[in-house]
Amino acid sequence: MKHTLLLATITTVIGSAQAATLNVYNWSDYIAEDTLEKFTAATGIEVNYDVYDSNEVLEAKVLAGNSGYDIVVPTSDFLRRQIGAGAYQKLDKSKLPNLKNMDEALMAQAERYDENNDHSVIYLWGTTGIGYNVNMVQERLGDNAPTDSWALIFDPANAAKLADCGISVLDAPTEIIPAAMKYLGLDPNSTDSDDFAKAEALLTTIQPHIRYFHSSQYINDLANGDVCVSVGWSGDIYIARDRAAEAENGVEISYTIPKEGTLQWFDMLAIPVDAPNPDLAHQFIDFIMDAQVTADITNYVWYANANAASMPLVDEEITSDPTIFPTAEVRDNLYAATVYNSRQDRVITRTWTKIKTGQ
Ligand code: SPD
Repeated sequence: MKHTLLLATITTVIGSAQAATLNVYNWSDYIAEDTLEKFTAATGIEVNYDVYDSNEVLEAKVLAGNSGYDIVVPTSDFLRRQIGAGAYQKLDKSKLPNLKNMDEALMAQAERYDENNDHSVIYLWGTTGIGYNVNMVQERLGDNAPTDSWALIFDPANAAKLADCGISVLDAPTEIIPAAMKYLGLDPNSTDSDDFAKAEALLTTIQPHIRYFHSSQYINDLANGDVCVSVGWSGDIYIARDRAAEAENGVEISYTIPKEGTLQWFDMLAIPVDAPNPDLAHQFIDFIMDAQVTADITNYVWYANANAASMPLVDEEITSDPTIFPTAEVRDNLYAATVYNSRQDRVITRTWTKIKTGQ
């Protein structure tokens, strides 16, 4: 009897030790240095933390099932498609008291992809734009370099002049093809095959001038002066700027939202339907929605958040920067991501392979 009790106690202890590990799969360079430590200190829950740099990689894992992750962070257009495939569980909002901190207008925007925000909460948001090395671009294109325009790289004459110092482009077809459409004056949300063909033709023309397509390598490369222009994500460019400043290497980096308009995206915290520890996942989401926790993340990664209560705690240098928190005028020029169906997705994948390989 005593033995049975002891065994039961040991099993419970082991069981709870196992249950107290949360598995998180997030974008690289996308959390403050001490967020996980603070979460563990506050809750006793240990965290396994893995990273990715592409929605396509995350999607393959989530749709295959049994990913082992309790928290993932898809961008809202990918989330929409994955919700349709039954990949996420509904949030138990009674376990998320910090939802009261969220900005209602931004959460309403995110509802476009997740009705009633049933499965997700905004983690961070941003824009896709142009990061550039101020001196290297000025040396090649002069004082009137169109750094505020997609023309900086989509005009083949400019791309050719910048090729030697290095252009990198996100390996993100659902963002770059619409950006090319926008530059051409087409609807970036178009799914018309003629428009895909026009974007493909433009991107194929500049492809020989592009050093690489990758979605995370550019942070260090920009910071070190190994590339001079990166089509990248807002906060990542600021991280590159910080790294250059820390290295005191004389590299000056700037970020612009192209005047023609660009994508505004939302990265969403969500719990896979087969998450091993949904209760811990809810505790993590609520922890992230704490005003100070979210402010610390934004202050570290320079991405905008959607937590209204955190705003007074975010550095003014960030809240007042219109390339991070765009003005109403700039916001009017941003577009939302298209949710492509599987047929359109296949066209995009084929088109992208042709562009990248230059065929
Ligand atoms: N280094 C973090 C990058 C996060 C970018 N998420 C972007 C999704 C855009 N669709």
